Parts: sequence; C-alpha cells; structure tokens
Amino acid sequence: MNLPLIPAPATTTTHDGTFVVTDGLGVVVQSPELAGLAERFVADVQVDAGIALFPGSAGITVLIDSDGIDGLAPAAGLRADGNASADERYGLEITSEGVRVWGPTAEAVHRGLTSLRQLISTAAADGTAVLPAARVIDGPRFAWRGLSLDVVRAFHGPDEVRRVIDMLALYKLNVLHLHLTDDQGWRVEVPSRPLLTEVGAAGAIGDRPGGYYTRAELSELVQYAADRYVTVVPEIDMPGHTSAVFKAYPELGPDEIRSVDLGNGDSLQLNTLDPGRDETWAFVEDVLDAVIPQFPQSAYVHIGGDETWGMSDEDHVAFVEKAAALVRARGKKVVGWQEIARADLDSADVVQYWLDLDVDSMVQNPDLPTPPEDLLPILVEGLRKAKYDAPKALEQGTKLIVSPVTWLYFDRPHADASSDPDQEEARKRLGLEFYGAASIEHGVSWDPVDGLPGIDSADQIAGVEAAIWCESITSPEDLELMLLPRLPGAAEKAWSHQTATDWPEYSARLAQQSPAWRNRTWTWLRSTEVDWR
Ligand code: TNX
Repeated sequence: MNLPLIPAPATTTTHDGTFVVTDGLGVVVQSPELAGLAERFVADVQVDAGIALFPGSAGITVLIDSDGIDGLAPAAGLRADGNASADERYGLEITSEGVRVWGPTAEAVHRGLTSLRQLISTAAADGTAVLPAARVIDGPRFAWRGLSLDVVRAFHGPDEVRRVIDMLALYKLNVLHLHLTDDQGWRVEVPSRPLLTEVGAAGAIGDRPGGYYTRAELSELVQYAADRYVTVVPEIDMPGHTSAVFKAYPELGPDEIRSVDLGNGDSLQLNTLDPGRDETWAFVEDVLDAVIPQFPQSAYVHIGGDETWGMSDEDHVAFVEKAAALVRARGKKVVGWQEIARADLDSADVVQYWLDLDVDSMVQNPDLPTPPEDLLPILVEGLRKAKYDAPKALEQGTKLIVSPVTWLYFDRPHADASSDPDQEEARKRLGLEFYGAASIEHGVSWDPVDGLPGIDSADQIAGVEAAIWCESITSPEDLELMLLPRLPGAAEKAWSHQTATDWPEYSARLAQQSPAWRNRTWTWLRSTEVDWR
C-alpha cells in the first residue's frame, strides 16, 4: 500500500494494525536539541489537522539515531547552505503501540516529522487520525530542492512569503531563491545607496504597488525559513534586468534608455550595467556588502546573468567574471542563470539551467503568439546560443540546478480547468501565453536526469528548482493558484527516487493534500483532473 505522502518515500513497508492519533496524545523528545522542532510539529498538526498534541511521556517519540538509514544512498548534488555533513535521511515507524521518528541529525528528524504531519492531516476526521502500521526509511534524491520566487514583477509582502515558506516546508523543499531585483523594482535595502529603495522600489509592472523588505523584515524571513530548514538564497540580477537601478541612479546607466513595448503593459528592457566603468564596480561592491550579511545561512549568492539583451557577448562575459570574483572574495560561491556558463567559472559555482526550449520550433508553432517584429531577431539570436550553455557548464566542472521552462516554470498557464467557476476567470488570465498551457499531470511526467537535453547523469545535477515569475500575477491568491497544486510535483521530482511518476497513483496522493491546504487557507487550483477531498 502506498502511503499518501508527497514526495513519495524511498521505502515503505506496511503491516497489519493501526495507531490512533487524537487530542492529548504526547510527543516525547529524547534529545534536548529536538525540543524546538517538536514544538513546531505540534503547532503545525494543530493547524493542518485540528488535533492538539502535547509534550508527554508516551505516544510519538522523536530521537537522534541512525538505525536503518544507511541502506539508502545519501542525496546527490549540492546544499545551498554548504553544510557537507548534513543528512536528511530519516526513519518513521508506526505500530499499534506508538510512533517513532528518528534520524542522525535534527534536520533528518524534522523531515521525518513532516511525513508524519502529512499522514496525520490526510487521515484526520473529527479530531482523530487513524494511521496504518508502517515503517518508512526515506531520504532525498537531490540535496538542493527549491523554488525561485519573483518578488519584483509583483511585490509579495513578508506575510505572503511566510505562507510560501510554509508550503516549501510541507513538501520537504529546502531552498527559497528570492529574485530581489529586476527591471521593474528593487526590493532590498542597501544603506549606502538609499535611492535603490526610495526610488527603485516604487512600483512593479503596470500600476501595481511596489515595496521592499526592510533589513529587519528580511532577517525575520530568513530566520522563519531557517527554523523550517529552508535556506534563503538571494538573487541580485545583473548586468541585465537592471532598469530599476538606472531609475534610482541614472549615472550608472546607458546614455539612452532603450526598451521594446510588449503590448501587455510590460516591456523588454535593453539596458545593462557597463563592466568597463569603475562606478559599476563600486556599486556592485556596495550591494554585495549590504546583501550578503543578510543571508547568513546561504553559501551562495545568485548573480542573475540572464537575458542581457543588446549587450555584446564580450561585455557579458567580462561582467560575469568580475562579479563572480567579487562574490568569491566575500567567501560565497556563485550561482547564476545558465547564460553565465559563457564565462570562465569556478567548479564550485552552480549554473541554473532554464532554457530547455527549442526556439526555432517555438517561432514556427502557429499555436503560440508571435513576439513584436523588432524583438524577434534579438530574442531568437539570444535564445539560440542557449543550447550550448549546459554543455559549457559541465565542461567546466560546475553542476546544474535544473529549472526547465517546460516542466518547472509555474508561470505557464494551467491547462486543467477548475471545478470552481470563480477560479476559471483567474486561471484564464494567469501565466504567460507564449509558453503554452500545461496540465498538473504534465508537471510530473518527466525526470531530471533522463528528461533534459545535455544531461545524462545524476552527478551533473546540484538539484531541482521550480520558478514562479510574476508578470501575470497581481495578488496573493493569484500566486497561490499558480503554486498549488504544482509545487508538490516539483518536490516529487526533487526528493523522490522514483524516476517515472504514475499519474493515477500520484493524483490519488495529491488529492489527499487538500484538507491541510483548506485548513491553512491556501488557494489552490481545483483541477477537475484530481479527485480532491
Ligand atoms: C525569463 S527565466 C526570465 C524572466 C521572466 C521569465 C518569464 C529568466 C532567467 N529570465 O525575466 O520573468 O522568463 O517566464
């Protein structure tokens, strides 16, 4: 029998018998370092399932122990926090006598308790959850499992970001990549450059409100995530996607600001930082010095590097190499969108592979909209080079974070209709039309190792990261509707060792997730293809 867990665990054995979880059941902590995470587990079960557990002397026992987990291979890839001794493998055993959750580290125990949380919320009815007797030995396939969140095109305040962190944690995702800067806004304070937030943070796309995180708010978010074993990795997107910088400090920009109207309230910016000017580097150093200390858990800084429309290849490479050196000089490793592979990299750097598209067939596809005429050559020329990026990265010995547009861009429109008529208006409005719509089933019908051009073995992969870009998103409800129910599918690909997902089996597990989502007041697409509870 498959337990209703997402991601699917590595090994499960089920037995006869059950254990009943109900109000007043005790949680027993056998090492003091686990007290905090056990408290969080109790709080989460209360919200997800409406069941009140208590510290006690019998019931659910949590402990540090490595019994039985060494039969499972450690995760492949790289950790965003750079912690080489981390281990997330855990055991979970349910018998008619009680429940035991263990692992060699507190983080492993936390992952095990997360599975138990799901088992309780999926079984809960009227304050009681009857769990089947079972033994689970589980651990992740990949070490880096994340979501890239665009907080520029629409600004998501701290409360909404906390809700997203809660979603990541429930599905054992461990990286929140915050896309903090872009053409339409600058969302992080740099005290030595106050106009970045005073001027650059105003507005988003169209007439949407802007905003930024204060230093205190960011520290709180980073801690909230760390408490849930999620590392926040900051992205400062350079040298393209920097029009907000030029609005704040025009002297850093080109003499003439150039852009192409996309006809949908948004425009494509052709303005980039100039690697040949000293002011550029004084600026980059100021930004890195302000931003890096805000993210103490992250071993990486994401420098963007994507879509430098209108910039020469030579300047792009010169920029990436110097920016990367400044990051490394501050003790951090570099991650960037795949275009950075065109520069000389260090083998410890990481390249984020996103462009798995075949641009020529997209241009010829009559079902997809055609971009404005003056943009077409720029786009096609830029995108054609992309097919060499992953091979170049691998040749340099760097690993890839896989974020393929085809499978992991959550700003693709939803192909599944919603059973809720009120959601149909939002569904049809959301997502970028030129990607084509994708179903929830489509989102799990691939494999990170076997399914991508240029990749042939798991040791080329640092991890798996979904991305949500917010050009079409205007509210927290929109954001959640595009994240759910896709996010658990990304977690399935990042954590589970199953290389092929059987849709009927997966959708049965997915359907069981909805009581916890309802209790957490999360918005999700009521896909008619899933038999929600
Ligand atoms: C490409 S993905 C971008 C973003 C857009 C996104 C829309 C990447 C590195 N750059 O600037 O928001 O497409 O899906």
